[in-house]
Amino acid sequence: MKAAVLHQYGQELKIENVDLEEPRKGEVRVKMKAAGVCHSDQHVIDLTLPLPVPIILGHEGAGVVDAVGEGVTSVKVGDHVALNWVPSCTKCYYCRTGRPDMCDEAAKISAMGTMLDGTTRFSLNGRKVYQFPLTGTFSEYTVVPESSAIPIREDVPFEYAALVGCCVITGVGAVTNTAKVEPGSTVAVIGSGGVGFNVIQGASLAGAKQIIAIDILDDKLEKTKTFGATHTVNAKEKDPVREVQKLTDGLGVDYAFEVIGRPETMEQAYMMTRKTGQTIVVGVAKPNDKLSINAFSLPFQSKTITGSWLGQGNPAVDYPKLLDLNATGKLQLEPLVSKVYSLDQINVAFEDLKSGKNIRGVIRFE
Ligand code: COD
Ligand code: ZN
Repeated sequence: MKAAVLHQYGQELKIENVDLEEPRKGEVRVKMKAAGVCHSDQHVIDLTLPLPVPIILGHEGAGVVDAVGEGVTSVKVGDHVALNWVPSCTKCYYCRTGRPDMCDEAAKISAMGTMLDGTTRFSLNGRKVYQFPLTGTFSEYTVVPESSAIPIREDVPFEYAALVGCCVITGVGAVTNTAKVEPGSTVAVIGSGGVGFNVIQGASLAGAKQIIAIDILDDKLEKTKTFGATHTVNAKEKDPVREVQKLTDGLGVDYAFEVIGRPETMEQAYMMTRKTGQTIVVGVAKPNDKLSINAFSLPFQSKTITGSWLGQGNPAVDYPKLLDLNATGKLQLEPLVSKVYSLDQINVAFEDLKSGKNIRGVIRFE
C-alpha cells in the first residue's frame, strides 16, 4: 500500500510501500479518495508544528469506509466520510462544555502523531510510522478513530468533500463561530490561501458589506473577488494597515483576520482593527514567536484579540452543514480546487503550495 512518508524535516516526502494494521476497537479503516495539501502539512515539514518522524502527513481528506473495528456504530463499510483531525474525547472540561475544538485529549495526542491509545497502525520494514494527528491522508488507506470519520452526503465528489475537513471549517468557522461577524460589518483578511479564501466566503455568507483581501500575489487577490472580496490590497506594494484605514474612512475594520501565522501580520491585523473591534488569529506562528502590541493603548482602544482553532467548530455537526450549504449554492467548494495531483506528484504539490500557485491543491487517489 502506497503512502507519502516524511523521513526527515525539511526534506521531500518519499513514496513508500507501508504496512497498515487492521483497525482496533473503536477504529475505522478508510480507503482514501482525495486529500487536500494544506500549509499545516508544510508546517510539519519545516518544524513549525513539531511532530515525530517518520510520519505520514495529510489531514484534509475524504474516502470510503473499508473496515470497522469492534464497537464502531456511527459508520459502516461503504459510507462516505470526511476525516477529522481534532476528535473529541467527550469527557474533558472543554468537550463537556461545548468546545470540542479545545479537547485536552486531542491536543495531547496531536503532538504524538499516534492513535488515541498512543500506538501506531502504520509501519515500514517493521519500524513504526507516525501519522498526522489521527488522520494521515497522504496514503491509499488509513486507520482513524471512529470520531475522526465523519459520515457525509454521497453526492459530493471526494475532492470537494475533502476540503470541509480543514480549510473550509477553519475559515468559515472563524467567521461564523469565533468572530460571529454581523451583517453589514467591515472585514479584512490577511492571507488569501486555502483557509483565507474560506474566511472571505464566510464573511460574504455572514453579510459583511466590505471585505478587504490582503495578500502578496496579484493573481490570488484577483480570484478573491469571486468569493466575495470587495477590495484587495497587495501588501508588497502598499502598507496594508494604511490602506485599510483609507478604505474605512480612518476607522479600521470591525474584524481583522490573520490567516498566515506570522507575528508581523498578526500585528498588522491588530493595527487595522477599529477601536472595540475584533482581531482573530487563525494562523499558527512558530513555538517561540512573540507578539508586540502597544500596551498603553489597550484600555483606550478596547479591542479584542482572539485565536481561532478549527473555526471553533464541531466536525460531526459542521461538516454535513457545510456540505449542505454547498449543495444549496451558498458555499463554493469547486473553485477552491485549483489543481489535482496523483500521490506520486506530492512533492510537486508542496512546491506549488510554497510558491502560492494554488488556492488548494488536492491529491486524487486512483
Ligand atoms: N502578507 C500578506 N499575505 C501573505 C504574506 C504577507 N506578508 N505572506 C504570505 N502571504 C500569503 C501567501 O501568498 C498565501 O496566499 C497565503 O498567505 C497563505 O496561504 P496558504 O495556502 O499557503 O496557506 P493555508 O491557507 O493552507 O494555511 C494557512 C494557515 C494559517 C491555516 C496555516 O498556515 C496555519 O497556520 N496552520 C495552523 C493553524 C491551523 O488551523 N491548523 C489546522 C489545520 S490547517
Ligand atoms: Zn489544514
